[in-house]
Amino acid sequence: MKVKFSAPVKSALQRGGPVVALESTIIAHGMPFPQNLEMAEKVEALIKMNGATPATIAIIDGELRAGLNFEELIHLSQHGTEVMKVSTRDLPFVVAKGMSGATTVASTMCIAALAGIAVFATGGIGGVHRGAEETFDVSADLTEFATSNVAVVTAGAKAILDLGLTLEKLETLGVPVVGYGTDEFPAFYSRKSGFKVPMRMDSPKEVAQLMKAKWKMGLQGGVVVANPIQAEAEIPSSEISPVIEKALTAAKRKNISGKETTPFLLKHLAEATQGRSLKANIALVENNAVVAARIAVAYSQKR
Ligand code: PSU
Ligand code: MN
Repeated sequence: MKVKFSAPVKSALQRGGPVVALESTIIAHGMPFPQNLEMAEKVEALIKMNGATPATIAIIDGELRAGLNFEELIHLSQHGTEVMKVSTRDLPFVVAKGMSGATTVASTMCIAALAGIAVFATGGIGGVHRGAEETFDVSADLTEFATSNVAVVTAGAKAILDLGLTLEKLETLGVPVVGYGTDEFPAFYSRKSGFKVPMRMDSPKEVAQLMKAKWKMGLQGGVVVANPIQAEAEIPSSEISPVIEKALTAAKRKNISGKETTPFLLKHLAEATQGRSLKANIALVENNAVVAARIAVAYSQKR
């Protein structure tokens, strides 16, 4: 199956230039309108300012797409509930039916790998949900890291998850988790989680070298680049933790499960914090976009 490119993405890939993939679930299901649209545009602008070409990924009328125009971004941002949240398992269904959908980290990695895009910026990857020993709710984002050769810049994993179990699972899958300028795995809204990262790097060039080393030796799969939220934008875990507890209780009471869980929790947190968690979420995505662009530039250089 071929990926359909926008003109700028196609020309960047043809000349071996730096490209950064972006997901679309964060637009359609992760944030409300109009903040989601503003975020999507700002992130693309930041990637360009840092020397790379942005490639927002989605499925439009059954086609795998990399690089969207403004009308397509508007459609995704305004029709959240009509646009399907598409994980890797949903890809064949949506394509076979000729439908449109917003891609998660997992399906974006899958399409980025097909398209030959090696770097991807998101907010926070999915992971092992709290209580997974009963629900078995482990994001398909983790399994995708075992197969798709893409480096994903993320503010750790979402704090609504069990971060310890998420790190264990990534180790089992053979996925390098690089602390970018940090020794600690970041917790999305907060810079610290109490969990150490297995390795640390401090420059785009080092990360690019790790990517090349991994794939040159034939090791399949992705790389987690864990980039903490900026200090001025963070919500310390002492403040956000009790709010997360309440959100989890509300999800349980309302019998929220499966793919609804993450969007429900993010929305609940944004309302409970009067938009503060949304502001932090936007700041950390922008921060990840800048780092991803710099890594893509370093990766596109010969040595
Ligand atoms: N990062 C954000 N907001 C989001 C997501 C990531 O800042 O909404 C999305 C990504 O698309 C990720 C998904 O893949 O949440 C995880 O969903 P689940 O837990 O259902 O796999
Ligand atoms: Mn899940």
